[in-house]
Formats: sequence, structure tokens, C-alpha cells
Amino acid sequence: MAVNASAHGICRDCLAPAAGTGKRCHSCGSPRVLRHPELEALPLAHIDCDAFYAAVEKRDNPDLRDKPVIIGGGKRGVVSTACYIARIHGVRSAMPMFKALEACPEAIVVKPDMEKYVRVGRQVRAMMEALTPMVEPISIDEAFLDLAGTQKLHGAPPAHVLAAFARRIEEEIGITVSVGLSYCKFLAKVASDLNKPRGFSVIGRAEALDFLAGQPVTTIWGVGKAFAATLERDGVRMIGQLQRMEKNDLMRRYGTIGSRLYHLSRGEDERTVKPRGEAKSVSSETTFNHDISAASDLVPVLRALSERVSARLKKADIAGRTVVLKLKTADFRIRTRNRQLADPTRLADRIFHTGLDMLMRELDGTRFRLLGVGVSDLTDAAKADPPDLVDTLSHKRALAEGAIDSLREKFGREAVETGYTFGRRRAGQPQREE
Ligand code: DCP
Ligand code: MG
Repeated sequence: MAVNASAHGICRDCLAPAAGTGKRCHSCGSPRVLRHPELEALPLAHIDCDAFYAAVEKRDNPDLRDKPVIIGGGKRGVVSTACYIARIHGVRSAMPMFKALEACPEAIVVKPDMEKYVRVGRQVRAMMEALTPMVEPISIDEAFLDLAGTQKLHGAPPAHVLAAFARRIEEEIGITVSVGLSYCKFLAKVASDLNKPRGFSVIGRAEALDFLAGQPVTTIWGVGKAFAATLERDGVRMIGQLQRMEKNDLMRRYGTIGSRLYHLSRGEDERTVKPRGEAKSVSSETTFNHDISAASDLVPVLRALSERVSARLKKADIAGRTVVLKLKTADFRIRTRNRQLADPTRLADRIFHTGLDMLMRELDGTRFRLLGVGVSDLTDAAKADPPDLVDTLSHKRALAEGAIDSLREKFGREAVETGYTFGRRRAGQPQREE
């Protein structure tokens, strides 16, 4: 971000080195010159495709290119994504479609073609994995990459490799990406969002504290609207204020998230990039406001957590063979229970029912402060959830779950809730995921 006379630089169009301070590239005249004093030292990137679904549709139908395009599920649905032209008119993801069309009546609405987006997402990922095995996918269109130690292989520092990558994605896939480059995950992710679309932002060590000081607390990973409101009530709105607070004070006020606030506000993030294959388990857990013992309180939470785990398995295209239940009693004793399934699963319903069976055996009036569920023995999704000859009912459930998933894809998460979670989603808000 900071421009400095001695900054290393690269032209994002022709990839020529851009020494000096000129605004334009000496080789091709492009204004897209990237300069930063730490450009050659930073290894950690976050890459996120721009208006992903809309970009794919524009690629496949050039008539759409200069028009506002909304991808969504028809008039009753919500906006999945809006292209950047539609965003100028105020259209946003998750907005009800009728509102979006009020804001931008001339928008062209395209129904989502998930299979196509998954296909394109995989192509992008394969191209990332050609740069480094250290790729951690976050969703269909974004991933963290750790390029440390790849300079010899590529004959160029990470920044150069990333600029070349962004250009290749445009040429070979026909969509655009934004890149964030930093020394840690938190700031790489923040950076990739700074000048979307076709962005490339760098946040170096030297500027991290000053940069963060001027950002709102919502920039911190894990600080949503509700928690931001709590902080606001305590008079804290900007990260700069957190930087002046003691760790003990933050932890006393906000518990474990206080420690996260302390470190992230100072640009300290020790999380490493974990390639997909390295994950040992996928789980989700929540600590209750008050200790609880009744099935009627615990079961809806288990349901919500199971759905959360399932959604993440589906997103990552993996499945798990062992369901793990975790409980922490009011006196901080941890109980874990495991059950191996005949086949790996990624279905919320299977995870929930297996977890429920284990949970019911633990209910004897003991008060619990934490409930978690997850799966381990992770495998590729290909062998998961085969049609079950014995348990035909479970096959029907699997089919129903597939139908619910496609409705959710069309209409958004909250559109379809099952009996267990209806109206109670808040109770099961996961606080920690691994
Ligand atoms: N998506 C969705 N519903 C949401 C948010 C996202 O269906 N509420 C889908 C559509 C997006 C894709 O996921 O194209 C990627 O999500 P992003 O948040 O990365 O959004 P975009 O890629 O669309 O836009 P941006 O350029 O801001 O990354
Ligand atoms: Mg995106």
C-alpha cells in the first residue's frame, strides 16, 4: 500500500519489473503497476474470484458483458451474486430479488447453474495447486495460498507468481480474481477485499498496525454484527482502540474471543495454511450461555451443529466415516464419544442421528456447558452415502437432503429449515470450528 521510492514493483499487465516511481509501466504503459517495499518478502496470499457466478455467466454469454447481471432464484428468491455493474445500483448478495429489481430494474436475472460454477471453481483450484501444494480452499471461489519457499521453483518471488496467475486466470478461464498478499492469513484476506474487482493489494509488516488502527472492528475475522454491537456499547468501534487495551482486560470482558481481538488487532495471526488433505476432522461446537441438561435444549443445538458440519463437508467435497460427539460438563470435564459408520457421510441427517444416539446415552441430569459434533476419518466424497439397501429410509432422507441443499442454493440458507432448528438457529450458532 505504501509507495516508496525504493519499492519493488511489477506491472500486472505485462509482468515486467517496475523499478522507480513512475505511474505507468515503462514497458507497456499500463497504469496497473504494483509497488511495495515488502513486495518480494511476503508469502501469504488470499485469492477470491470477483462476482464469481456472474463472471462465469458473462464469460459464457458476451451479450451480458456490459449489463447489470444478477444471479438468483427467480422473483421469489434472493440474490446469490450481483456483477459489479449491478452493485453500483446497490444490489447485494442475499438481498431479496424484488428489492434488487427495485434498485436496478434493468438488471438481467440469470438462474444459477451450480454444476457449472463447481466445475469452474475446480479449474481455478487446480491452477492454484500448480503453484504450490499449500492451498487451503475456503469456498467455491476463494483460497489461501502459502508460497513461502517456492521462489526457487518459480524463479520469481510470490508477488510475481500471483500477478502471473491472475493474468492466466483471465486468459485461460475468462473470469477475474482479486489477490491479497501479506505475512498472515488475516491480513491477506483483508487485503484481497481492498480493491475488488481485479485487485491486488499488499499489506506489509511495517504498515500492519497503522493500517489496522483505522479499520472498524468488523474487519476482524469472527466479529459479526451482533458482537460489533456489543463492542460498540462498550465504546469500541475501531481496531485502534483494541490495540490500546490489555489482553487480560479483553479476556475478562469477552472470554476467548477477547484473546483473538487482542492478537488480530495487532496483526498477530499464527494460523497456518492447511491444505485440504491435511484436515483430520471437521467439527463444530458451541458453549452455552447457561449450563443445560435437558434433551429439549440440547437436541436443536446438535441439529444446527450437524448441519454446519455437513455444509462444510459438502463445500470441501469430503466426507467422514466416524462421527464424534463432544460434551463439556458444568465442572469442565470433557466427554468424547465416537461411532464408526458403515460408509463415510457428509449428510447432516446421518451426522445428527448418529450424534443424537450417543447424546441420549449421556443425558442423566448432568449439566453441560458445551456441545460439539464432528466427523473424522476423512475421505473423498466419492464413496460417501451410497444408497443403503437395508436402511431404505435413510436413502430417502439422503435424497430429501439433496433436495433441501438445492433449495438452499437457490433461495439461501435460511429459506429451508428443518423441524429441529426452526426458529432456534441462534441457539446453535457455532463458536468454534476446526
Ligand atoms: N454466494 C451465494 N450467496 C451469498 C454469498 C455468495 O450464493 N450470500 C455465492 C455466489 C458468489 C459465490 O458464492 O458468486 C462467491 O461468494 P463471494 O462472497 O466471494 O462473492 P462474489 O464472488 O460473488 O463477489 P466478490 O467479488 O465480492 O468476491
Ligand atoms: Mg468472490
